[in-house]
Amino acid sequence: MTTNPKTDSKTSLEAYWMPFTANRQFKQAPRMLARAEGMYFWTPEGRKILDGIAGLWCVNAGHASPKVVQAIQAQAAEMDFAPPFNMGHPKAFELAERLVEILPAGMNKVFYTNSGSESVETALKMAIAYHRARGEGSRTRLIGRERGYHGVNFGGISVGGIVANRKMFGTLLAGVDHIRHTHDLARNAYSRGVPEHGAEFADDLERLVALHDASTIAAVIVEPVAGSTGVLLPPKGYLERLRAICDKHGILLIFDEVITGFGRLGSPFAATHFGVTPDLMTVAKGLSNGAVPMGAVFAKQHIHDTFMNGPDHLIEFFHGYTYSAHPLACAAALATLDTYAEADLLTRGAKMAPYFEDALHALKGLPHVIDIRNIGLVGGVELAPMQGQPGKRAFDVFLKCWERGVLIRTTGDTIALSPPLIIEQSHIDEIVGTIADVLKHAA
Ligand code: PXG
Repeated sequence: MTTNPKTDSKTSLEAYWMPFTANRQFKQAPRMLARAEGMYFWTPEGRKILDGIAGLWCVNAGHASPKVVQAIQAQAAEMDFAPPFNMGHPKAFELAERLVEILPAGMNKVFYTNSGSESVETALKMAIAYHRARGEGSRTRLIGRERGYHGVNFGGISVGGIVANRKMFGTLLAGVDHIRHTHDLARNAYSRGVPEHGAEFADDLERLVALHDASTIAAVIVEPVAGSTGVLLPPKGYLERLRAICDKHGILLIFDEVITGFGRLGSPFAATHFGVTPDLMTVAKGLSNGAVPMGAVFAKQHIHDTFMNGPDHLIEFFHGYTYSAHPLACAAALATLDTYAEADLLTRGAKMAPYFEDALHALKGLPHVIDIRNIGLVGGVELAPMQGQPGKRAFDVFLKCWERGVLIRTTGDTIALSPPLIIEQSHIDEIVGTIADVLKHAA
């Protein structure tokens, strides 16, 4: 039971089956959020919680960003919904144009979805259909990477590489294979920024080409910086090498930028940060500052144009969602882009990164810490697992930080930080200081 502060009535917690949550544990000791503004959440009791993870890697401009709030309110009153099939509305086109302005050169087509998971399914389907449209229908195989996270739909968990997300769900999509992950603690522990060693892990793609033949492979999908699996950075030169191997074999390269998009690394996208341009890019989260669900796939011109060769009156790509280009999402995203531009938020991460890096790396030497990783405003602190209880050590740290008023995220035994890009040095001190305090007293 919990008390609704507005009505003072008791609400049972039983009916809601919560996503990616230990339901029984949560319902014994619920952690409720009631209000959010800027860098903070407040609980229903009025306790203030510093948000170290931008909600869930999404509220890049901070909570209740005024222009975004105003845009959503105005749009809801003006036009709540417009059908996206056979009809358009001006903000959908305006937003696409605005997005193209900040995308890497050559990426200039925008397909809207409502989440990262849907963006991934869309990009995978686009890749396979693209090859078929250009007369190479044998290219149907999709390649992901071990430890990859690409959302929770069937395509995404098939190319994904997180065992717990896959093992319960049968045979998944056929014709999928994986290159190896890039995590190499032995050689790269405590790297600041991208690790020195491991560009050669990209050559694992050559192994799969030798096994399956390039003529069967449609695309490779990777997160430029893997978030959910525990903040894994690409080794120096790795993404360039992956790009070169894809080019050599006519394989499309998909960057899943659901986390890295919109300033997280200190540049608008990971593609702009690393100077490596994929053929397709998936985004969500920061696109609309998390305020209204929205995702998108960005495509290079020639991929789009390949679809445009049948009779004019026929649909070219049999795909889309009722809520693609939802007016509220478009309004929120336009206001989000305005806000990012006004406060230089898409590059602010680069300015704050050195301070964030120093603060994080000061945790070295504290109990159980075995690695610290960082880039832009993403941080990972890996802890040694408790014997026989993987994940518990980090989750206990999460609970203790919550008690002390700081929201962090854990995945396995890695603490992941991805604060709103409006963060100030004092917030960094509070987040990292709280983690340090908790670790010092950890069992
Ligand atoms: N791709 C990537 C790279 C993601 O990080 C998705 C796709 C799926 O997005 P949607 O909007 O369908 O959830 C994600 C989502 C975490 C965490 O704690 C990260 C995500 C989702 C839930 C938890 O790391 N990222």
